[in-house]
Amino acid sequence: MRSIKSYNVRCVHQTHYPAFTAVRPNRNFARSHSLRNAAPASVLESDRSVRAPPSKSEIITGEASNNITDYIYEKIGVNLHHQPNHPIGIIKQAIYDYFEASSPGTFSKLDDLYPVVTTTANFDEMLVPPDHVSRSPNDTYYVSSDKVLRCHTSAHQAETLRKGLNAFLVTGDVYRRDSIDATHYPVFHQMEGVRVFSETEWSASGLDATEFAARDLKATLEGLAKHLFGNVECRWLDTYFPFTEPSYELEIFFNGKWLEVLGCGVMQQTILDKNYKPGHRAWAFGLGLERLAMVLFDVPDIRLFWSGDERFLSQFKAGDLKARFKPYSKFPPCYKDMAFWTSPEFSENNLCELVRGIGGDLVEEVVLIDSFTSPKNNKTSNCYRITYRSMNRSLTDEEINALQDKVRADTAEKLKVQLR
Ligand code: FA5
Ligand code: MG
Repeated sequence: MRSIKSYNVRCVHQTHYPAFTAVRPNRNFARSHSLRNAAPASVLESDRSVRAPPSKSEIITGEASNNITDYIYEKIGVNLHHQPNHPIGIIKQAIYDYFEASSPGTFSKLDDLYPVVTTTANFDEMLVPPDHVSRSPNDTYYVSSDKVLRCHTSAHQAETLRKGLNAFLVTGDVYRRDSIDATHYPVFHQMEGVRVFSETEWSASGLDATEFAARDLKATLEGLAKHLFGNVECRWLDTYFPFTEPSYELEIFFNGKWLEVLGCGVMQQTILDKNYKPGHRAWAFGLGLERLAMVLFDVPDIRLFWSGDERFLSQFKAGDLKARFKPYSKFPPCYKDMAFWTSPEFSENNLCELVRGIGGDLVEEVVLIDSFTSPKNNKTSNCYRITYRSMNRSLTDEEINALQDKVRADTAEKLKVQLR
């Protein structure tokens, strides 16, 4: 496979597991409505959709398919990417600046599209197969059977192409039931980028259309990595998305591990033909703003972005890409293990959702530490370790024990497992 190296971003190329095939779950505690932005403003005039956050009854509908918790509802409308001095707002602006400098006036910017979208936009128009795991209510938040909280900004690709835009950046909050750890959160922010090329562009290069688009894509994203991070160690992995071919992921070496920061590829031609016009080729990417901000600002835990703590927020300022987060405190973690025989109702995402609903952002990590299946009755026993830790205070034993007791009771009752 091709390996494109440019600037001083060091990239190796290797094959990897599929992405967007196994979307991972997530969750945490409730957030005050005071954090919400009253009137989001779009950058693109025609898309100015100044719209108040949805009311609770629009989101928690009581329909059978609805699986949205209060905790998630409270996050809608917070829009961290609209806050210019917040790391998520700063990184968004830094990416805008890069695209403006490298292709002046080319990319339209949309950042206030409504997060409730149809399953058609979120899945069908992106060619996500009917049986794809990301459609499962285990992975996606359903408002009703045909509406979801978007699980990626790709939900806006087709409609934006239909508006006739040939180069755009769409930023927004996205929602996923996912696992719980320092780099996964049930609500996060993505930026989608799309660029459409016409035949004159690739024929002048002497490359075929796909090769031309793939090279331009990788050069563009490597340039972005260099703009944001300077000399950072990164690598390209081949992967799979239903909506691109070929497809890649970019990982950056951060805190001793490879961290996936974006997915991208050459747009499936059907999407372009149906929603734009024939005779073109395009690339697309979707990047995780929290992940990039973690690397750039040295933020060790994704929960910090939501903390609202002045000791966190005061360390960042619009336009300052040099800030490095200085931890203001380190409080001890508290570990609680819970073992049980699983049930049909059990899934890791369901467990994480339940734990997040009870412990909120005090939950740092939920990890499977032991699993075995008894040869006698074919039953599976799992042991999960839950790490509790506050970002801003010490926790008492009583407090943690009370949370853990509730977690145990609810896990037994709602997920119908047998505690051991
Ligand atoms: C997607 O969401 C694709 N829509 C991206 C894409 C767009 C590919 C256009 C091709 C063309 P994926 O599920 O891998 O892909 O998520 C993209 C990025 O979102 C990840 O690389 C990561 O940076 C971020 N991300 C995913 N899950 C979480 C999470 N739970 N918390 C924080 N960031 C996350
Ligand atoms: Mg991925």
